[in-house]
Amino acid sequence: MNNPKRYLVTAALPYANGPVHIGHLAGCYLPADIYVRYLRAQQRDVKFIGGSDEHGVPITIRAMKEGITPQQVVDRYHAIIKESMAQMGISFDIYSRTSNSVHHETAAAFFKKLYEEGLFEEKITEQYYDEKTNTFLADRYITGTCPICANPKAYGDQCEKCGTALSPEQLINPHSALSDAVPIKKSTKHWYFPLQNYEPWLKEWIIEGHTEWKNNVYGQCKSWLDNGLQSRAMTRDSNWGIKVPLPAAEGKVLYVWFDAPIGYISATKELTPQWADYWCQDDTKLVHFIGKDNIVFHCIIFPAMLKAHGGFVLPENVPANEFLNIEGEKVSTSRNWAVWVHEYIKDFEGAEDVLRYVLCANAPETKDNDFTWKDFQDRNNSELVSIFGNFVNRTWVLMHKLCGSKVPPLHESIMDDKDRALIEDISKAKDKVEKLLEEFKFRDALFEVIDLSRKGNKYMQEKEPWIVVKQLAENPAAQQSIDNCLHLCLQLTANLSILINPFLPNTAKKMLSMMKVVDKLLDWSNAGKIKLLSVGYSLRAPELLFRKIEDEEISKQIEKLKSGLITATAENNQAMPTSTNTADAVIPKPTIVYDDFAKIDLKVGTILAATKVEKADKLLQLEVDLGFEKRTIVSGIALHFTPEEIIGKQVVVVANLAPRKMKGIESNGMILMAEDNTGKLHFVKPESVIEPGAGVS
Ligand code: B3M
Ligand code: ZN
Repeated sequence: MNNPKRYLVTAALPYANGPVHIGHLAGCYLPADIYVRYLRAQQRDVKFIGGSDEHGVPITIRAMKEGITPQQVVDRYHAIIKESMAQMGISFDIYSRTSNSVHHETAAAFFKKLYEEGLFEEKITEQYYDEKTNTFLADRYITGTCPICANPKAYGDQCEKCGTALSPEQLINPHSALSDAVPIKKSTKHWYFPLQNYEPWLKEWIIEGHTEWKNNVYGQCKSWLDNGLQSRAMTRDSNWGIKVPLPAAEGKVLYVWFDAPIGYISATKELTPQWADYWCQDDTKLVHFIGKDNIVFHCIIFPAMLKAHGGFVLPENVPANEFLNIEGEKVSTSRNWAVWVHEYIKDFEGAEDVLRYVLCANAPETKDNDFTWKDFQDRNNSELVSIFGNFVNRTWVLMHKLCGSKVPPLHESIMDDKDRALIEDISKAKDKVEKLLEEFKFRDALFEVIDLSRKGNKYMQEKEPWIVVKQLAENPAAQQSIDNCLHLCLQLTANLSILINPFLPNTAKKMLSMMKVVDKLLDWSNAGKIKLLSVGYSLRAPELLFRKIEDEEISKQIEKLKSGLITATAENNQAMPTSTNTADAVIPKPTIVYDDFAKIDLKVGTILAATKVEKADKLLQLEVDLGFEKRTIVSGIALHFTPEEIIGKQVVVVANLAPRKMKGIESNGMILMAEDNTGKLHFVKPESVIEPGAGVS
């Protein structure tokens, strides 16, 4: 689309089931933010939409795992995610959430319109059902072996190992992710959206109409369309989500992938009364930033929904990124193999721009890429500090020393080829960066900006004003050469602040302050010019833009990553799959009052007997003497201790925990364990042996 009147930029709504890690940032939030900041600097009309995805199985599984309600899960993580995004400078115009009422109304109305126009198929089918927990097993409620790559932990909607989209029926050896039960089949009614009806239109729109989309995106769409589309259920049996707005739809909610993308529309409604200009006018350019696992939903399913509904614009582009691995391994939130954004912000205070830099310079734009702490350090020290920072710092120091702390004049009569070449480089850099940003090639664009500062360093090295100054006594006219050099280096610095601003906004701000100029300088239309700072204008002292990152800081991070690795053994994991985030390892629990603590009855006990539980690798059945009675307790410690070695040991027991059946055995209490950073478990117990039944408080 040439010259759109307005832009609507969205970034995938993260599930509010855990905090965000750097893979999320690199995947879509950072590129979206760079693009939006660039558009704003061009004074374009743009709205940047984001928010939390608060429905679906990822949320309910998390809630079960933590023993809290889905609402508590989303309230907790929505707040954490929103804060991390703001701290990283992701400049949403709105960061909303899908549990709010505007969204519920918008998504329900959308569904209702398609229903009333007869665009759904109503079907009763047999689906997997877990009799133990009375749950239909859709999506991530069911796991099994992937028919494509034989990964034994594939989900009912997708195999995370090979990326194939699956349906529960395709899984080999399916099991309930809730209870591990082998599911039965039970019939249930759902509303299906016949995607195949939109296939001819989608082919024309994407395969013929959007050949400019990134190869990874275009290729995935083509393969979906070549394989043929099928009807897809747009509702689920659940109590968490947006109720199906039809009579006789008790216990049915909208499928999370039906409601979540509509969240972009609801959030825009919430943001501005002019929302319809953005969503319904043909001269809007809609761009979805996402990760590669969301391509089919944004390029095929959501556009087909929009088309069916009518009246909405379609995405002009969907520049999806691939995945960012960490130190050579796939990010795994369940194993805690991730760099969490809120932790980075704590550990590297004030260095948000450094992370933005590294994630953009190494962005997985065309293929999966690897983040390593060593590369993080190298890029900071040898690119930001030694090239960009060094150029700006040298310019400032020399300007103060050799030009009386003011912008020196440019003496045109003595300009030479090097001066002219630098001026040309400045103007060319602007054109290159602009073109690359328009094409969503953010890493190349950033490279051009750094390269321009590299050219500045080279120019200064050749001009050697610190040597020229020594000739002044004999040849006062030499000052003119010094003036020209610093004049141009200062104009180059002003240009660098404009060009770096979309990528590193905090750095651009610091540069503005050193130049004593206002934000207006950062208008993109100023880039490429060399008359940005007026002659004679006095400038501030230099500020340190970047600091060197030391080896110790890096080894600490590597150590932290390795020691945080979770080996899936903790007691509270007994009955739950390790299918979602285990963020409790990194997020402190909310504060409680004393009364909350006082509800827990802790008692010292002595283990009298211990036996392995049949068909459960992790469980031991214990007989524990609590003084006033003997208890059976099932504990998930079998991978850590043999029955023999723990008989006679003292332990601390949560004595008033509601009974719970595990593998058919009723467990009456829980044993407290401490887990060290290698994942090894240790008993929590009195220092020396005391009477069983003693209270702990
Ligand atoms: N929450 C999936 C994800 O976080 C999903 C994106 C929704 S975008 C409308 O990967
Ligand atoms: Zn697979």
